[in-house]
Amino acid sequence: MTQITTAPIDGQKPGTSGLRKKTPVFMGPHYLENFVQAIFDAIGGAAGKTFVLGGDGRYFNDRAAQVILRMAAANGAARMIVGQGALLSTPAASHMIRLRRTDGGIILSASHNPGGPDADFGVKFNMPNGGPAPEAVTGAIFARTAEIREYRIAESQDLDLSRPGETRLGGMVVEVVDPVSAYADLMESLFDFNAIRGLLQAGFRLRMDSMNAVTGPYAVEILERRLGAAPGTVVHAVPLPDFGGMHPDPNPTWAHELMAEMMSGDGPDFGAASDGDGDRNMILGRGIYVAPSDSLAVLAANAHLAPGYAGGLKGVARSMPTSSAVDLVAKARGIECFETPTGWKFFGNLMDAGRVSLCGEESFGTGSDHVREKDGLWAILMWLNILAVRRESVAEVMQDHWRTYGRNYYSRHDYEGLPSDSADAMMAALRDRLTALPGQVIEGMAIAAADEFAYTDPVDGSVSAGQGLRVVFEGGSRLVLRLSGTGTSGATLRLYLERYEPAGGDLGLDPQQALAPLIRAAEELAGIAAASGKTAPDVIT
Ligand code: VG1
Ligand code: CO
Repeated sequence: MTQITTAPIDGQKPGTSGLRKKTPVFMGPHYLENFVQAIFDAIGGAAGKTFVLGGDGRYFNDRAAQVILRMAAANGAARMIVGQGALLSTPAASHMIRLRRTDGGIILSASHNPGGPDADFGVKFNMPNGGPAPEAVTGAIFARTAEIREYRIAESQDLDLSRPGETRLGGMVVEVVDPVSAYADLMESLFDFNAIRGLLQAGFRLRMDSMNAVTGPYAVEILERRLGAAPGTVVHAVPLPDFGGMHPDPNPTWAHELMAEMMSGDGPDFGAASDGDGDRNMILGRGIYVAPSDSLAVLAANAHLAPGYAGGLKGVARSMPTSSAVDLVAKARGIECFETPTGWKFFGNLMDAGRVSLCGEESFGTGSDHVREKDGLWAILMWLNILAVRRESVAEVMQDHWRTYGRNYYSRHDYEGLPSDSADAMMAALRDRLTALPGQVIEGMAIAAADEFAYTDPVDGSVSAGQGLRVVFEGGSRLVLRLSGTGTSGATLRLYLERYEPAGGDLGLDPQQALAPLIRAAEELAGIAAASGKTAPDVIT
């Protein structure tokens, strides 16, 4: 065991989902080591504890895993449960943490950010409940990075993580496990695999794009082996260190190959994609894209069709910028609906307290209390289970939903790579104007309310302030602006737009058209073009 003298490194502050930096930064001297030691220190040490370790397979995943194992051993951990090849999807890691009743886990991923020597890397700590560390813990980790003077690491050769089994590293057991099977079993316990098999046998065609990221092996096992989808249903199924150059963010822009196939006219009946670490999902039908906020609402309205949810939902929760489509379902069902800040860490308390069973975010994240992370394949299987029972197309399910609840036209516009100074200044200027906005009329729409979202956790009373600027118009349309907490260079502005159209109204508009007055209002209010130097967003979802 070696004590290494180190010094604090600036900027090791976890964001929306762990610490994300450019890969070369993470590979720099002491960078990973300082952060990992800070995690162990912040949770009261690693001695005698058991942790789960795995990642999405991106560049440096394998090296980082070896370093973390040596550090865990030197810090006195009793056991590390490692996904074979140091792979674990984020939801599978969450499940493993819970299943084995461990003290938490370290997940190596920058999620939907690109991977490679010049792209992004990330490290996240999850709690014994399987969920991302809450702000109190990430705050303690960050505080520790600012005062760290030494870290502990064992001297050892690399461990062979390529085969399941147990080895020792000093006094610590290293247990290499199949990353897929326990997770696949969990899925099989929640959904009616027989019904889905029947749907596929009846000629229903499926396409899954794993984007060369971690869900490949999971999707092949579940969709092709256990459910009998045709071999080759899963494309880009092998996790690659640079995701084969793909940007593993499942949205219409980055999953454009899948989009093209699904919109081609004679495409498959159902298409889906997931992100780098497997917690996001995009759902498509033939000729139709399902907006993530709508997907959450449809899942809430139909969850009882899946065996794992047959008893109904305890309640639902969504992040604040997510559309209120799910609120309408909750209201109709008489169940509670919570509005939380962006990031899955805010759902954990609600799930642990038994208040909600289904959660979602507009950013292609949906999940339930089966784990404490969002879960891409779970959402895909839930959709397939619903379609297998209803025997309707995705488009028919969406039409029916809108005719029942009305349609929340929704879009997110991302402006990427802005100079941080101008993005901060733009947000500050709008923040200063918020109190004066109610009563003003913009683009013919009267402003009813404007504020900066702050959240008081109903379970533990903790307060999270500064969670996005919102401007709400008479009739319920709204704009939300916030800066991303997952980027690694400059600032990304996210503009969220929502307009509600009641069930009897025009339900078939193009969302960008339906939202055009709101898009103009956002420009008038915030001056995005001037602050960003861009005349159009980089990504529209
Ligand atoms: C983004 C999304 C947020 C999501 C987070 C982590 O955060 O907006 O909804 O929870 O990514 O997802 P931000 O701060 O960049 O808006 V993942 O799949 O990247 O772990
Ligand atoms: Co992700």
